[in-house]
Amino acid sequence: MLDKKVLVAGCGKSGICATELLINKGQEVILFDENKKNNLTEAKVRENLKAVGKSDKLKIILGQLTEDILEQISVMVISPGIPTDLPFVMSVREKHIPVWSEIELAYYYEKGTVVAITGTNGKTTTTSLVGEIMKAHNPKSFVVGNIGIPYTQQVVKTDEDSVTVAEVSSFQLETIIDFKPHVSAILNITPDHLDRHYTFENYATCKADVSKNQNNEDYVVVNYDDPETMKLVDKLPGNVVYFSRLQELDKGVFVKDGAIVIFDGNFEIKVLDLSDIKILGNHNVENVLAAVAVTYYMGVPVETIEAVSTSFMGVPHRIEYVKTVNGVEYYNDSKGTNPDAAIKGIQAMKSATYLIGGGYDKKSSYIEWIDSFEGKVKKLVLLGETAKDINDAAKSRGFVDTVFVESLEEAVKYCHQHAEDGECVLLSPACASWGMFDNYEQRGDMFKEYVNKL
Ligand code: UMA
Repeated sequence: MLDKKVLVAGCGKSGICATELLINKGQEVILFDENKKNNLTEAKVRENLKAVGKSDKLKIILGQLTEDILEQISVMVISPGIPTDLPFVMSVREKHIPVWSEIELAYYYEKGTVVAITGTNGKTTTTSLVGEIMKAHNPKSFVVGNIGIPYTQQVVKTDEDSVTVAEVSSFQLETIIDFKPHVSAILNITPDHLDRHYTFENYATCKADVSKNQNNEDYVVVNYDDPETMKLVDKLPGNVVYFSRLQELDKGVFVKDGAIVIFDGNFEIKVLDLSDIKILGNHNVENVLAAVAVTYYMGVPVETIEAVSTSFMGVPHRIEYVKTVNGVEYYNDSKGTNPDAAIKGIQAMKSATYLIGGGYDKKSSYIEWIDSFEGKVKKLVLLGETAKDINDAAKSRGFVDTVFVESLEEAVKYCHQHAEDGECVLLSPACASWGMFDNYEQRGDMFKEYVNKL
């Protein structure tokens, strides 16, 4: 398949790791980046590539791709952040050159078993928990993907006994070809990334594609309580395993008498008491249910699932407690990058809250987020590209306690000056960080830095 050169598009984490993998496999690579925002130089890219940066098998193109390149390549590996309808991607497709997701490239070299978790929200928490449970059962388990560790960086470590647990986004699933997890999960689907996928249907189809190469020996774990996910069930070729927080099922993983149980249609096994879960909120009960289902069908003993799930403390940037200053609790929910995730953030707060929101414009609707405030938000502190749109949405729902700030640092200072003993400050922006920050991790780290300086 890879008989000619491989064009790798994007010089972020994915493109760098894909290039390293390919060159280490003896492949010739053309690494390309439009370089519209990052001011990359060839020297900088070679430096990022460490050992393979000096390889004579590598050519780097920054700016524009020329037609002659297309004659030299067998495949283009695309980074998740690059929209698939850009002119250069279209011209590759017109030449009938396959376009592979970075996870497809990694899968080409995969030797073990794969678990893949997708959904609009809860992916990172569920993937982390599944990763912890799998590692307790099989030390040769790796956690990769959208969580921040490119799959191409880890795949060389796989063997026939290993398990790769991948968090996969719609951006990554859009260009898979053969990628086939043994167990997959679709946690929930609510509108997100509509600037990229244009319609909700396109976005949901990308999510459903996590199961498209599965067969009757594979499993796809699905949220019974989520109507949009349930609409996809008939299109999923894997064996569907349901989980539910709200209903006792004929078969599946669900909550019964305050505990998570697995029922296979004949026998019921109690896994753990809900009161033993350390991570806050109903959405986290759903994440644990999904993780129980995934790992049970991966053959992990229930005792291991219970022990790890009940000691799991969650992931950074997701409703993460930072510090109490003058009786005010500060929480970092920088991972609240869409309204639905941010609703979970505000729901988890226990007292009057100064909420910091706004950021990159993904063309989301903010109405449901505003409605979820339910009298709990004392002030909505707005920043970024979407500040005005959010303010308009708030006004339209009768919420007028808003204030505009220029930067995250100013937002933290404003909250520090105004929040009173017993109140909370929550960074949960309902928007991506791009434009002001490189990613949500950087935004969350900056928030924590400003809070820790107070
Ligand atoms: N680029 C172009 N043209 C474009 C867009 C980007 O040339 O039109 C170039 C940029 O100049 C840049 C490079 O592509 O040099 C960036 O590639 P990228 O955006 O794919 O970023 P990576 O660093 O490779 O990170 C990606 C994921 N980023 C996105 O999906 C936007 C990371 O997910 C992921 O952790 C990483 O791969 C490892 O797998 C982040 C994310 O925001 C966390 N994901 C979205 C989400 O969770 O909502 C889907």
